[in-house]
Amino acid sequence: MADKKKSPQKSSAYGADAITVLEGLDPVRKRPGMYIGTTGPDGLHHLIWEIFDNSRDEAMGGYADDIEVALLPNDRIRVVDNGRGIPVDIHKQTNVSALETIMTTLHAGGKFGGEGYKVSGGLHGVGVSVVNALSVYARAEIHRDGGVYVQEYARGIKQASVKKIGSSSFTGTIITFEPDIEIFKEGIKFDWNRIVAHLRQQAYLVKDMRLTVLDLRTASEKEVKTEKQVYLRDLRLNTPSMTFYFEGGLRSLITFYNQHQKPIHKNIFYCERLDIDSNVVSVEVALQYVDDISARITAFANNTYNAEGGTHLTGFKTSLTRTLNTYARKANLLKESEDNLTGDDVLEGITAVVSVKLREVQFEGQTKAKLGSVEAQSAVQTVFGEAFSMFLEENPDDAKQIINKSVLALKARKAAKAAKDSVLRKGALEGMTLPGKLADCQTKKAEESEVFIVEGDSAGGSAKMGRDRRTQAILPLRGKILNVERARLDRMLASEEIKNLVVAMGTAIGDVFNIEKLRYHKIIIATDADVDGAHIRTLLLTLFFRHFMPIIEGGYLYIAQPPLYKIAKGKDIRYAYDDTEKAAVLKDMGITEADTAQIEETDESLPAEEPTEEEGVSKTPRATKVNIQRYKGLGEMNPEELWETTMNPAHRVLKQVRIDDAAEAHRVFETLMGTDVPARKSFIQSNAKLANIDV
Ligand code: 0RA
Repeated sequence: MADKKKSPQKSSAYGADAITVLEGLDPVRKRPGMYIGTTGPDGLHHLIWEIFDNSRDEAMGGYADDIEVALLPNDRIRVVDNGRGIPVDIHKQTNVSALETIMTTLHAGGKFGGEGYKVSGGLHGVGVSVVNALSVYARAEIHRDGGVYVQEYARGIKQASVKKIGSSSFTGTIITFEPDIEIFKEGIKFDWNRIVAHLRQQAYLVKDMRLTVLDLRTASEKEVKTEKQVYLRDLRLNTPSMTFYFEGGLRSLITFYNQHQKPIHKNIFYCERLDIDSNVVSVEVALQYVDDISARITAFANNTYNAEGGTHLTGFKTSLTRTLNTYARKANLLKESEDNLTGDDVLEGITAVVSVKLREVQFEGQTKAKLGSVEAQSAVQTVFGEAFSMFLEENPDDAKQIINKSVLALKARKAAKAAKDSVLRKGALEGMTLPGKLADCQTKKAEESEVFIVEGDSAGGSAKMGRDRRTQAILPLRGKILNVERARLDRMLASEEIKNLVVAMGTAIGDVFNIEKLRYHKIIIATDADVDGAHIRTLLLTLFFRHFMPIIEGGYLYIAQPPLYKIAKGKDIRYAYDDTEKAAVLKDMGITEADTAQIEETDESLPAEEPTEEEGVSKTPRATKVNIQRYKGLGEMNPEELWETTMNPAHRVLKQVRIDDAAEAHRVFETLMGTDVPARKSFIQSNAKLANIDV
């Protein structure tokens, strides 16, 4: 929830009494955005995180160690944990059960400082009511005190009081919900990969928690029932599932991030310090350097990923620089005549995770993207500084490799700065005229301008002819662009293709980057649906990811989705974007795919059949034949086809590129862009068919 306001209730007895009652659920349905951000895909998935967070907090408190998240048929989600179970006893003030209060009251929850919970992610059970309010159906099943208790809701309204429906020797909570299509008007489409990525990351953050994700969307009623509870794990049928359990916690997360990298030292640094008496209850840091120039630092506060960092990250960076300089001087790895290592130098090649837990947490802004709590800075600085300094003393070989890398970075930085200064001084970008290859659009209004980055001159030619020249610009790229992952700014700008792109966008790059100057509010990558196309698209995504993040964050970057097939039956011409659609079109034309006698598959477009004299008299078998053309590249389409299928805003499909899970994006980029060539090959091959790389 974006605006969790805490009203801590000092209470040691943690039963129904400890529930703070605030207000009804109406506001949630009236203004869902206030509680879950959006009613699009982000908000929809947020519902799962809200429910999951409660179970996870139960695990963090040491009360649960097994959680299951299942996607069920009919757009339902079920989250099961083996925790204490939400209390079902009657609340004295309101005369309703604690469960009902938690399910139907905004901001209701027990405060969990004190004994049970060491850490507060907010108020226990807070998000549940919001999810309930936004669900057309919700069900809570509680196993507690030897019984099974159930209550059902519709749009946040209880359908009956809590009922005991049986007995149980387990304890735990099972929440099932079905988001309300009235609220999520864009549709209810859960993204399996996104859910797995998010939950995998969560599993690393909580030690000794087993987390299973199940895809039961097409399962039978019986399968759904059998798999209902984590306790029945062994009975599970053969269902797509992932189970995560990481004993190493953050250490394992570092290994995961670095799986396709070459570490430059053996030991992963790890530290954890708990301080129950302070507001910063725990500080946990893990890191390892790899043979690469970029830095991958991921920061969490109370298990929430902070895309924009914050005080914990600042503390970490300060301490890292200071500790490495101190050690380098002492060990004589940095000579007296040399400058101190800067913050940038020590970050090159680092993979680090900083995770803090606070009793009272403050974020900057609504999205929790940035931690604001000031105490976190000094806490991380002290805890990490002391532990890392000890690590360097105890592991001199690791220390030497790390320092040498930073010293190298220092030297390279100086050389690169000199080179860049001269490039920029020569005016490589500023005031430079637009590249000759760019066919610009007529309008100068960025809001209505689009640029298609197309692969190859032939597709570029078709696109130029087929476009709406008022609003659409075309920039053809020749072949592969430079892999920018490992290249520095000066080398990048020496590449003609990249320079063209940067100049066309108008924003410049590096220190002088300015998003205000962006010339197009839609930058559309249009590459072929083959392995090469996937590679070029990834290279472009890497360029944007590393150097033009604000363009991605601003929602300006898109991937075009050209059709894979053109299906022609006489004059009836249709396009299919994947095999499922192809089958549907054929069916619609009255033909099954097995009916090969009636299907002609070609790589080239056949001329449209001229009406013959026989028309209407006797149809020859040939006249009913269907021609399926598989497009190998955009260059095979003529200008009209390209316009109709890929460029025309009225019909085309665009996929917006978003970074919603930086950890997953890192992994994809590392796999694709890192030094591990075989891994990259196999990734591209196995993903080439997917028209999108979801970053
Ligand atoms: C309030 C109080 C207690 C537990 C919970 C809520 C609780 C909530 C959720 C939501 C999902 N799983 C959950 N597990 C527990 C404490 C109960 C006690 O003192 O026994």
